[in-house]
Amino acid sequence: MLALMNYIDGQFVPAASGQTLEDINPATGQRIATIPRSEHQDVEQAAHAAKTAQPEWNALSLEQRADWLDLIADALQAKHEAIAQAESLDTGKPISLARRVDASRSVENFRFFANFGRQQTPLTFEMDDAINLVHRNGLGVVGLITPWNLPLYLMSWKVAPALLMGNAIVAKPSEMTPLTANILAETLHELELPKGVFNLVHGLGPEVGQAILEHPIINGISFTGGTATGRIVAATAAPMFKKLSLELGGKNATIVLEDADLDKAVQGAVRAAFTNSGQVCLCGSRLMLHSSIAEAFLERFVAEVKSMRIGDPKEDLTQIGTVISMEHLAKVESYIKLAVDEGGEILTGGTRDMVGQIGPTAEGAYLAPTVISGLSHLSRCATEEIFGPVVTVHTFDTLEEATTMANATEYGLAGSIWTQDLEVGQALAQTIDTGIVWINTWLHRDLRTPFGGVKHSGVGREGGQWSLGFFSETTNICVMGPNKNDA
Ligand code: TXE
Repeated sequence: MLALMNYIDGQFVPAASGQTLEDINPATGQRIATIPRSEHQDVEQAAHAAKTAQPEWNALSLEQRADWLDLIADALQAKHEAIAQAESLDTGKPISLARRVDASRSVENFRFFANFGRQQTPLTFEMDDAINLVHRNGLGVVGLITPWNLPLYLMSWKVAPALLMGNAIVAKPSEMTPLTANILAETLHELELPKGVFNLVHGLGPEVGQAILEHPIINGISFTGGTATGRIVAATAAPMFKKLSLELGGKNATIVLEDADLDKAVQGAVRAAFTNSGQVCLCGSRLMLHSSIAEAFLERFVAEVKSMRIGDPKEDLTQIGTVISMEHLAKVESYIKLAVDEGGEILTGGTRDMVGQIGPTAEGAYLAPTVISGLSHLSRCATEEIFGPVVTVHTFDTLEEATTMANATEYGLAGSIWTQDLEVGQALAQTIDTGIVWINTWLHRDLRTPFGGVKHSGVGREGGQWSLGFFSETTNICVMGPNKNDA
């Protein structure tokens, strides 16, 4: 069993208290590793190391820091398979998904921000008699707090732009999925990234996470996680005037219009609903069908869901592994029970019947992909974030009705619309209160575009310029001289 350490000031160290927590494989219930149960003292050390290291890091040119990101991308690429294996072990996600999405995207995040950094040009505003020079400096020390669903993918999404813009980092991965953050720390250590620029502290949210939020040296927080935790993050950090980026939950609609290409829409809706067992904040967990095609669509959709291969995450052919933990499974199952109590009909799934039959063991947090119809779009199952392999189905007759239904939740992160009429699709997209809408596709990401949600799905945007903006302090120097062109 692995005994993971914190990474502080260029050294792997245990928690100051000496205490540890266990990391469990959700597919077997077995212990994989212990992690330090860090607290205030550990954050104190990490924050001071970061503060000491930051000026020198910030003094490098953007090009030099971009070169660092490329080195990191190369080194992670060389560990692609190890990262995928670790992510699958920690999360219970299928190894094929961990390879295709988690490991690949983690490399891509560093590569993208390296290239994007090099493309930046100085921002100036000329006046008749002066010139304004806009400078972007690192914020200083930033706290990065990430969840368990896409562990290294989401951590690298923050670490890469934070490093690029000259910040030093105190990062905390989810206590449930610490393995790949440790691989990242090992990689940075091997590359001899200047000590203190990247610090990693493991442990529980209300302990070490809260200490990061409260630490006065840490002046920016980028958080991805649940909306309830996001509220705590905002309440703690806002009165300290920390810069905040919150990427929170979603309850996204997949809207299928009557003219949609049904084959493509079915494939897209299945992917949107069940990728990573529905544990992606962008997942389409509400399926909204035009009543004229609802029956035909559902027949194909349910058949497709039934054919998905549930099984051991280690197997190459597995499409659905486990959810993150037995506790989370109990939460998801409680929503399925609620759906039945509220008069819903389970069209497929809702059970753990496959356990013991096709490889998965009873100790694993397996749940069949579940499709529920017959619920009001205002029911709890259709408005609260379940974050599991569960989709509810609703029908509408007019576009106005589709909009009303899609907007009937406190979340507003993403959604997809399936139609052959792109004008209608785009007009409908603009009526939906979300940060991102895909038309005839889902999770088709261009890393230059703004990513983030409205309503209770978050505050701020990350991606491309938005990440560079968040992870920097923008200042303006207005120069008036004998010859403004000398400036
Ligand atoms: O997430 P948490 P949880 C949703 C999903 C899920 C629910 C709860 O609906 O069922 O959130 O999941 C750290 N101060 N999403 O409880 O707690 C925590 O240690 C500072 C959506 O697992 O939000 C972890 O590192 N940090 C989401 C991180 O916050 C704290 C992905 C996220 O965990 C903290 C995950 C505190 N007081 C869950 N308390 C998405 N948007 O993708 C916890 N943390």
